[in-house]
Amino acid sequence: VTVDGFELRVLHLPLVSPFTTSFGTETVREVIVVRARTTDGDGWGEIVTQYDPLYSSEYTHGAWDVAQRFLIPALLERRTLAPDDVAAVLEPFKGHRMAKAGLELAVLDAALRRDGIPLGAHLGAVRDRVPSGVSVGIQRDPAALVDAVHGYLDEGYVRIKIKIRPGRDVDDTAAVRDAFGTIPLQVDANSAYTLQDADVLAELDRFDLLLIEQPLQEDDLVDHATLARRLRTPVCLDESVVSLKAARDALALGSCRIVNIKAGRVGGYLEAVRIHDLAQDAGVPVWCGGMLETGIGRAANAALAALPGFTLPGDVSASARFYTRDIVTEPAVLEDGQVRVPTGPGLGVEIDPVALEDCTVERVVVGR
Ligand code: OSB
Ligand code: MG
Repeated sequence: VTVDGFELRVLHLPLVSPFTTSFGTETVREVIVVRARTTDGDGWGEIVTQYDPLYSSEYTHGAWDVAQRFLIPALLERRTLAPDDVAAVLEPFKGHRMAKAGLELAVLDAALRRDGIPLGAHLGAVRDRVPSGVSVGIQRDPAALVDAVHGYLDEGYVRIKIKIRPGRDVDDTAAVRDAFGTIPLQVDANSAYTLQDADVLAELDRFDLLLIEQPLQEDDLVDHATLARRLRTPVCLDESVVSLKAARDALALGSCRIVNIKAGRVGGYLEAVRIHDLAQDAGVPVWCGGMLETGIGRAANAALAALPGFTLPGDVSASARFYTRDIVTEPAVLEDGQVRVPTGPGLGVEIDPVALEDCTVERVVVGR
């Protein structure tokens, strides 16, 4: 496509309820929406950074700055580029993978809309719906957690993930197991532990969890391998898998047996597919993670999660799990525990211009 410019918007979307992880509590989702303006029409993307750099080093206003100052000028310099070129043009700039992913998605969407190809078909989707899991934040106490999980099970979610942190791990997990029996259940620590906590983490083995996600730090590939040998529960990595290379290293070291794939974290949907392919060749199950996406990222995640190697339910939940009002006209809904993969060209969803405008708090155009 030939790109004339990019419009960036910072959005504030109120959450239906506070979302608490080991690293903090969020009540309003701050996120960046990208619109690529091309000679063949617009394409949309989403930069999934959060307000503060607590999940990873990226954060919204860092992405806002690097995109305008370095990434977009490099893309506009080329002006005519294929979606496959975006990562290569941005490669000299270190890190900032969520920012790169959002720009790449906007270019990809513009190109696919022009060609009439759905994103799922382009990425290699083999399903028209994907099973929907839900990520449940840390609640006031284990009883409140049981209530929250009960609500999601009633809605039909097929897999529950609970957030844990030191002091809110064994008892929370036990409460959910006791209340609901053998439901598909997993936990996510968001790097809140160290190898010294191995004994506590080993206590989780008795709950027959699908996996434990990212117990240690992002750069702890060797410690994760050590921990993985001590646990019966499979270790799954999220934060640590920042690229195809990191995925290859993690598998070679035995740091994990399962991989959470998030396009933002790895620099784009195209890199996400490469990690899927690697894992599939290695016989390693993957699942699609989430970053509280708007309808843009949620549509793209459903497409990605429909690839054949995504054999575990992802954090691909309905829009209503987080938002009362989305910025697309047909937000993702739960149907029999599944979310539909959009079938229209590109992302297959249309932006609701009024909703978009209403939640925009900053807007800038780079180029024209
Ligand atoms: O670790 O998977 C995570 C949300 C924000 C940052 C990190 C994570 C999460 C979630 C929610 O767990 C996933 C979702 O449903 O979008
Ligand atoms: Mg995670």
